[in-house]
Amino acid sequence: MTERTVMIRFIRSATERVLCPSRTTVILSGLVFGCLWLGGCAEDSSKTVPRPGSQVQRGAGRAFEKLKDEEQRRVKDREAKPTFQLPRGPSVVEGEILVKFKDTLLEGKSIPERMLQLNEVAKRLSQDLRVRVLSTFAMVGLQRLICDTPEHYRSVMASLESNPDVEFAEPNYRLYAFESPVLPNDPRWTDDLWGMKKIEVMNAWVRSTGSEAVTIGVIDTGIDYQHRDLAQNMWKNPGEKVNGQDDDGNGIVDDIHGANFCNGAMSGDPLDDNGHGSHVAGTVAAVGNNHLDVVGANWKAQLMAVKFLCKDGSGTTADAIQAIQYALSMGAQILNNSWGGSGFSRALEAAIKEADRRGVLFVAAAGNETNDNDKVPSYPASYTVPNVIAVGATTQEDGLASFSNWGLKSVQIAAPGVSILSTIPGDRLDSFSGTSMATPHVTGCAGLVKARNPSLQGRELKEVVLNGADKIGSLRERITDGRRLNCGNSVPF
Ligand SMILES: [Ca+2]
Ligand SMILES: [Ca+2]
Ligand SMILES: [Ca+2]
Repeated sequence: MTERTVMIRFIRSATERVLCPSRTTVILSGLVFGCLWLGGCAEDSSKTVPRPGSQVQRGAGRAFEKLKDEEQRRVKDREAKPTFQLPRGPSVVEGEILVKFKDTLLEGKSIPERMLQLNEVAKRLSQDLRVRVLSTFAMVGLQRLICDTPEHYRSVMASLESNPDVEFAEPNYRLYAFESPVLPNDPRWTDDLWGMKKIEVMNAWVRSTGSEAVTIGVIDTGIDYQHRDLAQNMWKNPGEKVNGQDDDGNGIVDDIHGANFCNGAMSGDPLDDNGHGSHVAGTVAAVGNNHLDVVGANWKAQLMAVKFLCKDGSGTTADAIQAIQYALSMGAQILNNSWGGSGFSRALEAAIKEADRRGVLFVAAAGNETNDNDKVPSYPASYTVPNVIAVGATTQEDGLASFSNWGLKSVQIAAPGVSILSTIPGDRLDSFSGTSMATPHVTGCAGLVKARNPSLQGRELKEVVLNGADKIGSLRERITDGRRLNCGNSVPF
């Protein structure tokens, strides 16, 4: 069957804001084969649940007052969060063991004698067990061993523990400096960016605040590349100059910051005429620590503006494919896709498979229809290509947002997506809700992981981001493993 491209538009009531088409009606001529939505701006009806307070019983008398103070201090201590948290569970150096020998073996000996004795033991061990000695701590009576292969670790451990000369054997645990989280000076950080704090991105910033070597394609309504909090992080096509010519020969004239494919256009100007794409871009990488506006998950990055959604927030499958192809050919490593529709297109799937082949991560919004995507798929989020991450939206209380699609199998992670403050055209900021707003939190986090470890490719980035996620009880029946993004936990040391 030939793929057909169907043009879809939103119909908005007159009172609705241009930026927020929350109710959509689809006009179709003929059969529906594909419809692409712009996934932001859903209404969230979930109520704010007050957090358990720190109420202290009241009473009279000095003794009680003192007691009250102490109680308050205790409550305060309980609520105080450490400035830096270790990764969950101890992490170890693979295959390494620290073994302590019994004092009876070494007692009464000088340090050089102990050294000789330990070397002798080591020689025996390396013959009997498949280990090598990395170092000897004569004073403490310890040796640091490494197994020939990690698979021998358990059997070596067991042999050591049953050795009569051995007092104990244990892994070589990793230790970390108790660093303070890195906090930016952007004015809206302190009170307004709850999503960034929820994903503990400040713990990730200790390891990386992003890199100009990471190029992130925002496939959307374009980006206001002149926005004061985005301009510095815009991708710059190294082969193109503003001169009315196609200097790099890619078929598009003056594509400096990206390109525009809306309605079959092939223009070098991806300026955002809707707002959605600029908002998404700001969550990925609004300039950090510049005393201005907000901060993205990445303080710095290269944002490639790839526009295929037109001013009204709609686009076609063919234009989406053109946009993906452009982003891949121009070197984007991660693609943010805060859009979708219900039609399965083999053509679009082929473009995403090509992204996978090139090691590019494809992050996609799960959709805002309160659907179970396991039953009613939403594309591109529901393509089962290994480089795709489908993202649902959560509230400040870590519940699934009322509008968010879910899918125990088909939605792999959730991220903050209600009342998210970010950049919109004209040097402005605004708060939007939607899985469109959750998706760039995940994309941004993948950008930090890539900045920290540039060798990681699409599928590997996906694995690292998913592995660091928090498991949230309320998402257990909705999202694979109940995962909610925890970027501080994902970005590697
Ligand atoms: Ca060009
Ligand atoms: Ca040019
Ligand atoms: Ca800023």
